[in-house]
Amino acid sequence: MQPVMITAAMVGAEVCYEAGASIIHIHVRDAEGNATQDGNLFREVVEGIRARCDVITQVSTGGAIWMSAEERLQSIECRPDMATLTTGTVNFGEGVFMNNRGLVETFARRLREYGIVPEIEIFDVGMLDEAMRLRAMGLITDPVQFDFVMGVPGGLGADAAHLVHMVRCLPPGSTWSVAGIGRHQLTLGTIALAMGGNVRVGFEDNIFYRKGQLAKSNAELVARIAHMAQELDRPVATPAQAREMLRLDRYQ
Ligand code: KMH
Ligand code: ZN
Repeated sequence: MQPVMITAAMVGAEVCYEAGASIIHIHVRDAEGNATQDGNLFREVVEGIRARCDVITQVSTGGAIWMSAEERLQSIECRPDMATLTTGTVNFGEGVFMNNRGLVETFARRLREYGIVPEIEIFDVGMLDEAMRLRAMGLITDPVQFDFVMGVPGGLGADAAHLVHMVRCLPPGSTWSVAGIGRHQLTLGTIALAMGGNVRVGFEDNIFYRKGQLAKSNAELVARIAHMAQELDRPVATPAQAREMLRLDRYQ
């Protein structure tokens, strides 16, 4: 059975590594607790993680919905292993997560130029077609890593049928994970495990362990999905195995 890569979308890093995460998806906050794309803070976090463990560092270029494109791109200046790339615009609750074609191409070019492997964030099915266009243009290279973010109000519904359809559309050799929002995190994560995919968990997407019970930590959510994986005979990938599966050495 293919090892499962577990991504932790969280705040800290080390405890999730010990619980089985091989990728850390990173957002940062300023001293007041506000979301920011401050490049210095990202550098501090990425360097801090690297000093402690070999987990894959993946910074967000999505930032928050009110941020400008240039502001969002500051996160890649610290040269992380990976960065996210959302390939289209989507309603995001009452707001709009704006990613027009010009922005998406600029982001993809910049990541390519820096030798940073993207994870394509799919918040709606049309974003998959747009990713294929970028691939055809040579702006993203195989093997492509996709993350299906399912259950954002206004975006792609948390429906297993959508997932099956999207996985069937992927180019051969692609890797993929599922980030289920809220109560969908556990169910979609388990479906992804059974389908041979990978899973993202953490407070960015869900803060509950079960209905009415807050999770104690990100590590608790990572440990639960790692346990589910083992029950389904999916070994949990080490960061070294995940680096190989994602071909993170492709630009060296
Ligand atoms: N905060 C969302 C608007 C990413 O990290 O690239 C976008 C997001 C995706 O979280
Ligand atoms: Zn994110």
